[in-house]
Amino acid sequence: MKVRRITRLISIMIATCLFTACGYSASEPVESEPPSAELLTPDIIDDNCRNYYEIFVGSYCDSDGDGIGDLRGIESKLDYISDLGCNGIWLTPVMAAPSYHKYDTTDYYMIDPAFGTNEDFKALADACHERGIRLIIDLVINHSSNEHPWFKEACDYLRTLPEDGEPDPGVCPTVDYYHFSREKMNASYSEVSGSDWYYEAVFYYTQPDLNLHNEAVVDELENVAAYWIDMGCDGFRMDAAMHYDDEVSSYNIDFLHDYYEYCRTLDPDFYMVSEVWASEKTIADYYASGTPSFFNFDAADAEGKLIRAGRGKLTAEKFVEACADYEKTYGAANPDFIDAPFITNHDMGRVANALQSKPADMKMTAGLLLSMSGSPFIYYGEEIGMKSKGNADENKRLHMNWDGTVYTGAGAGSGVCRDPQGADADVEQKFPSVAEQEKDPASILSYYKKALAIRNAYPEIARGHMEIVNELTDGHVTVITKTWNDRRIAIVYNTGEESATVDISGEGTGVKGMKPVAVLCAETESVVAQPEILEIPPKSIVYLK
Ligand SMILES: [Ca+2]
Ligand SMILES: [Ca+2]
Repeated sequence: MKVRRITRLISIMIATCLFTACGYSASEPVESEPPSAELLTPDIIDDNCRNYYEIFVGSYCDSDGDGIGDLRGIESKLDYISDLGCNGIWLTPVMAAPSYHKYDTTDYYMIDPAFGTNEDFKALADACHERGIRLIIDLVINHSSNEHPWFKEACDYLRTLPEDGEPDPGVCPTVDYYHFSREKMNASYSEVSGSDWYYEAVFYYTQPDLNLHNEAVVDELENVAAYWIDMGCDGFRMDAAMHYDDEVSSYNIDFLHDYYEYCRTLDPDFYMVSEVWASEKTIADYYASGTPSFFNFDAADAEGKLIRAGRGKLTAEKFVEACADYEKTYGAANPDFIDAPFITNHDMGRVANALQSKPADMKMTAGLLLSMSGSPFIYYGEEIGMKSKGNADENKRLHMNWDGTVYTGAGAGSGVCRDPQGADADVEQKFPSVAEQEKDPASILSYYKKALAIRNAYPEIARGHMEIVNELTDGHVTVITKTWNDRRIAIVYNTGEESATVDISGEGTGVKGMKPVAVLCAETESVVAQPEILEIPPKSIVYLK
């Protein structure tokens, strides 16, 4: 234990530096301040390590005044997303579907009319590419809608069968596209109305599970991939991948492998990130598919490692040990893996709820996320500290708070969406709108921009091999390095409630001689370096080169 934590040490020095508000100041010898994050030079590597922004399409930005977010609305916000520092976008499902969330496809080749047209999608993809943004879309193939023509045709056919008659796929091929049975096999089976047949629907009766063992279905889904790749789509977010076959996970792993390889024959840079809502160990098994990314559910949600570390319930030391473990475990299954960490998504209560809207904890959590390896995913609104309410899914998907206005049916073109039907009407946001936060250098939004700017300036943060500097690591104060090609960066965390002193002068630390190049503080205090003893405020991250 060589970290010396000395609260209020050199307090005079800090006081003299307060005016820099989260900047970096040096004393003895006095050094010039490193550039602010906004002035850091981006060094963007054109690969699949990206900073992703998840958009729940219907709630993001409305271009035509009907209150429903749409593709043209998103296109109008690409400068905002780009300025934020993101260079990848994940759209929740955009294909035709009866529900507001669109996780129940009726046509795999058509943009839902509420969101626009296929031409709008093409235009959005082109506009993304002009800005160096890659566009990935949700692909929902564990199930379709019960209103999909395949399912309706199959059900109509089953209703024509005589009692004890067996279905003939030669007569009606789609009867093999789903899992039909005369017996209610388990609780996830629903009744085909007007018949004595049942079908598997693991999530909801409106979402019948597709039979992905059927080659005709797989052929259809390959055509779907080819269509969207041709439309400019750069990758898929594979919904519910662990439910493709609920019994045999190896089938799912093989399916992902084959589907990914097929997509890559059409686009060698094609990206895939899959939803396997499971433990680190299970996700490691899925990395054997050779597909690049799985969402990191171990780090996510109210009890995940990110939020726990952000609020001080988990030390920075334990947090980086978990990160090292991800690298080791996932890397063993797929050396080319790209971790996909996130704080929350559209299925989770928002981060503001878990952190009781404490700005410092929310910033610390974001800072931790944006220091992790791989492709972080930011759920729209997280960057302004939006909150949700209760457990109703609709409340996790409220309208993006652009300027504080609420959709009233008037004011077409304002961009503001109405909340999904079923959402509570009285969810008041604690933090200001985008428009307000853009003017405030101490806002959550400004913190996100700075953290992303640092990440974009130092590509080794996303890609580097991580090592923990044990000599300087103890509890909330933790030092790591990341090395990628000939680049190396050190990251010093203080997730504690007290300021800390880190002495990097020791030869054995491996970080001697490195200097602060960027600082992220959750509160307005400065880092003081004199020069090899760093005084780090609470809830701060310091990057050294
Ligand atoms: Ca609209
Ligand atoms: Ca299934």
